[in-house]
Amino acid sequence: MKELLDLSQLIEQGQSQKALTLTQQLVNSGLPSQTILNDGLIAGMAVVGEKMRNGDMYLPEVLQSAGAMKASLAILKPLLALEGTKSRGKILIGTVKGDMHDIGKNLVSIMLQGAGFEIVDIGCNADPQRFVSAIAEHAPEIVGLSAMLTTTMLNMKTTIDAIAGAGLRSKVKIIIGGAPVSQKFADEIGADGYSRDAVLAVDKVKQFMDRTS
Ligand code: B12
Repeated sequence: MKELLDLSQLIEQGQSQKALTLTQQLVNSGLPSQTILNDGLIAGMAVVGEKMRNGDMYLPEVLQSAGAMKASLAILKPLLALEGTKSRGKILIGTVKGDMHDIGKNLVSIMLQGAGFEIVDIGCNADPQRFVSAIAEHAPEIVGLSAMLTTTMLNMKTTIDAIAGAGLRSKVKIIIGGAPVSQKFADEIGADGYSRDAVLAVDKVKQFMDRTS
């Protein structure tokens, strides 16, 4: 359907307003929101992911696409819930204590949402206890920790230790990300995985879910 292809291209180009208008038009025309999500928004974001991976698209453009996707997704979200769309899994994500950087975390969240996962975002500067109580409340399958400072990356370990201390460690897989962290660091602090960007984060989370299902 031409309009769905148009929508995916508007997402790719980061044209929020036009994408929003077209999404609303498609909803009004009676097209199932799941089709609009899959063949419009996710299709567009998949191209963005591919281009980002190949170095054909850079951060400012990626953020624009992410913004366009987020805006259109807001229209579809309540409809998807009504249609009983099954989420691929629940992911709780936050930036650890002392750290106010949230752009990367937000991008990871949007990409995961775009791939069909339900996101519980507890924001930035989230202390270990906040993670623990949010895990107890929302029962996610996966927890994502973000840190951008060499000082705050140490709080990832404190957070994992607190999750373990609360007896919740075996209930979740933990994935970490952020500029100063690495696979080696993830291994050292007892995380289950690491991903260097939002595209690879989606791949990693899908692998986790395949293993747990
Ligand atoms: C924007 C920015 C800020 C903004 C943040 C705004 C916001 N709302 O996020 C502001 C101005 C607030 C800020 C403040 C500070 N900043 Co600052 N900031 C940056 C900057 C320029 C860009 C970060 C960014 O958004 N990148 C874009 C995103 C998309 O990339 P990303 O965050 O890396 O995320 C990707 C991956 O890391 C990964 N990822 C991220 N999180 C997660 C989570 C999971 C689960 C997974 C799987 C993957 C994943 O996927 C993301 C998408 O692909 C960086 C420099 C840089 N180039 O990184 C410095 C930088 C991170 N900041 C730095 C510093 C020092 C500070 C301050 C201490 C400055 C000061 N003296 O006040 C304060 C600290 C405030 C605090 N307590 O947090 C240093 C850190 C140095 C260090 N090694 O510790 C950097 C590296 C700049 C530098 N070269 O000195 N900063």
